[in-house]
This record gives sequence, structure tokens and C-alpha cells, in this order.
Amino acid sequence: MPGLRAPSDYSQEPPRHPSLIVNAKEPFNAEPPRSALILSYVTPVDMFYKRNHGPIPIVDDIESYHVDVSGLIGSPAKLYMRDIRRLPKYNVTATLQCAGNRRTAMSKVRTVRGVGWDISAIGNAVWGGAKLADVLELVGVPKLSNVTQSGGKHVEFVSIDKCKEEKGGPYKASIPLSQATNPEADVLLAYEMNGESLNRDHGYPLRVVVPGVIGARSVKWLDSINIIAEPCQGFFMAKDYKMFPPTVNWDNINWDTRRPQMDFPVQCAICSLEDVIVTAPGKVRVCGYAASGGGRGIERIDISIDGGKTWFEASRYQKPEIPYVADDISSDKWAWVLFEATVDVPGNTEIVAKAVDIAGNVQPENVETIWNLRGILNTSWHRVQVRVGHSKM
Ligand SMILES: Nc1nc2c(c(=O)[nH]1)N[C@H]1C(S)=C(S)[C@@H](COP(=O)(O)O)O[C@H]1N2
Ligand SMILES: [Mo]
Repeated sequence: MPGLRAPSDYSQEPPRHPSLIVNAKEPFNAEPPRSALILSYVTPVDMFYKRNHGPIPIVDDIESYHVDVSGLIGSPAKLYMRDIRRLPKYNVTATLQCAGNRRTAMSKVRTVRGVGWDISAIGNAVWGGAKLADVLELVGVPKLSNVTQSGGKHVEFVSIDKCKEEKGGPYKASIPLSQATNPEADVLLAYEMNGESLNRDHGYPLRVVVPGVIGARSVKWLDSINIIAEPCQGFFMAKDYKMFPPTVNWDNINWDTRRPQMDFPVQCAICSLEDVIVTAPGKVRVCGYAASGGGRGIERIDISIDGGKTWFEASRYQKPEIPYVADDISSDKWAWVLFEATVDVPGNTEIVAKAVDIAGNVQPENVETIWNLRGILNTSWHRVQVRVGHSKM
């Protein structure tokens, strides 16, 4: 492909912030320290988790870079950056969360396969770019289409990176045409992150952002778009990122029995405290993030300081000084909500947080009940152990 190229080794990786916690070096997978996540509503680019399946692609010539659009549409098209920039630009604040977020905690129940992540494989950014609905309209697919004239029902995004799981082929994923052509779904072809040009780690020159859906569908380094009849059969759609019950193991797994995971479930985690803290008796600040999929807002965040016996509500906010109201037009529907509470810890205890979304969905109490062999979607109550030490002053 002219303009964009995929190296086959890791000798040309971009620079990264030294305080990221590296979970895998090659491919590069890293997350910020949890305390960094709650310093701002919008996550700085260098502190945003990086989740890759191969070496980072390189742009040689941005002028010749283009996206090929083909498949079940009237006529194939080539879209250059200037074509995409000419479309109306939208800034969408959306949280991206890897389905593997909190996998390390799940692996403590029983071994799971996959890169280990603490609680920071999530971030909130302002993505700038064209709406996919406008891009598809440009190539002849009307807004709010469920099917194209030639039977296309899904939109496949193909990258250029070389992934081991794809036997050296590119990362790919698809979403339904109805979502892709719905302007309100806010699916973007993004060229900016937090007001700057996308950087290489996050998909330069162009990536897909599918708000409210697990990060795996937001394909980076977009090379082509195919309109297809069935969901994409790539590895990451067909043989990964599916949710199985705890009874399924590597001997009895049948991937075809499950749909590719799309929306993420309601989630929250405490970022102001590590898994085990030692403190003097007195006040402790409990802060973190909560997010749900599908644009569902956060109705409540409950905090317990007695391991889940009794609860009280934390305060919620997105922007400073503005109380967050789920579903209000002043709220960012695709974005996380930060929460805060100050609690009194009299002695050794367990602090717990759980969120409720506007559909009334709640997080499961125990990780055991949602354990799955790939270690995805760990949304169990987030727990922190408190050890109270009496220091002599
Ligand atoms: N081309 C490509 N796109 C990709 C991936 C990838 O490895 N290659 N990883 C996916 C996964 S699993 C996640 S969680 C997000 C991570 O995006 P980020 O690195 O910008 O945080 O990108 C998705 N898009
Ligand atoms: Mo992911």
C-alpha cells in the first residue's frame, strides 16, 4: 500500500512515556499507573493505554496514503486524507476500554490466556475526525441503511499491521452497517486525539473509533473498508474477544457458539488506592472511574467500607464544577464518569466500589462467576484491602 507500511520487526517503534507499566514489550502493551488515570477527565495521549498486536506501522508519504472502500457497494472508491478532512469534523469524547482490562485479577482465580492488565487498560479521549456515516454516504451508502442494494450488512475495517494471530496478516474487525451509517452512533474515522494529530501508537494517520464498544473494534492504521454480507471472520472477531461461561475450557471450546463481543458492560474501579494499602486510622480518599457500553450513562456508584455489607453513594463528575447527570445533554454519553468519596477507616477492612448504569445493570459481586478462559470483561466489584497501622508521632 502506498504511503503506509508495516515493519516486520520492532526496530522502529515510537518513543513512549517512561512511567507506563509495560505488560508486554513486543508487541508493545502498556498501561499508566492507576493513580494517573484520575488526574484528568481527558486522558493525556502519553498516559493512554497502548494495546498492539504487532509492530507499529509507518507513514512514508501522507499524500499518497488512502483508504480503499470496496465490497458490496455500487462502485469502489479511494479516499485520501484530503477527502476525509473535507467532510464535517466532529469531536467526540469517548472512552476506549480493552476487553482485557482487569485480566490479571481474573487470572488469580484460574489461569487465563492473554496479556495481563491491571485496571488501567482504559482511557478517555477527545477523538476528532469524520463520521463514518458521512464517509459511507460519500461512497453511495445512504444514512441509516441496514443493507446495501447488493446485500452488504457489515462494515469491515482492515489495517496493515502484521499480527501473529493472523499469521502475519493485518488486524481487522467489523461492525453492523446499521451502526456504521447511523450518525447518532458517532462512529468516527479519527485523525486527531485530544486536539493533536493521532500519534503512531494510537493509529496514525487514521483509525476507527466505535464509541461504547470494546476497544478491539476500533481498528488503528486503517487501510481499507469492505462492505460485506456477514461479520468479518478475522481472528479477533471469530476466535478472540468472545465471552464464554466458566465451564468452557481449551478442550471443549467451540468459538462458533458465541457472538463477537461488541458493547462493553458496566464497569468501575478505584484508582486512588493500590490493591493493598497501609494507612493510619482516619480519612481515605476513594476516587476512580465508571463507564458503561452502548452510550448508557452511569446512574450511581456505590462505595462500601465493610467489604460490601453496607453502601453509600460516591459523587460523580465529568467536568469540574458541573455535577454529572446521566442522560443530560450536558453529559458526554460515550465517556466515563469519575467518582469521589472520602471515607473513614477505623480498622482493617475492605473498600469496595460498584457502579450501576442507567439501564439498572450492575457489576457482578465475584470474579469467579464471570471467569472465562480468555480473561475478558472482568467487571466484578473492585476491592481494595486496607491495613491500618498505628504510627507513633
Ligand atoms: N490495527 C490494529 N488495531 C487495533 C489493535 C491492533 O492491534 N491493531 N488493537 C485493538 C485493541 S484490542 C484495542 S483495546 C485498541 C487499543 O487502542 P489504543 O492502543 O489506541 O489504546 O485498539 C484496537 N485496534
Ligand atoms: Mo483490546
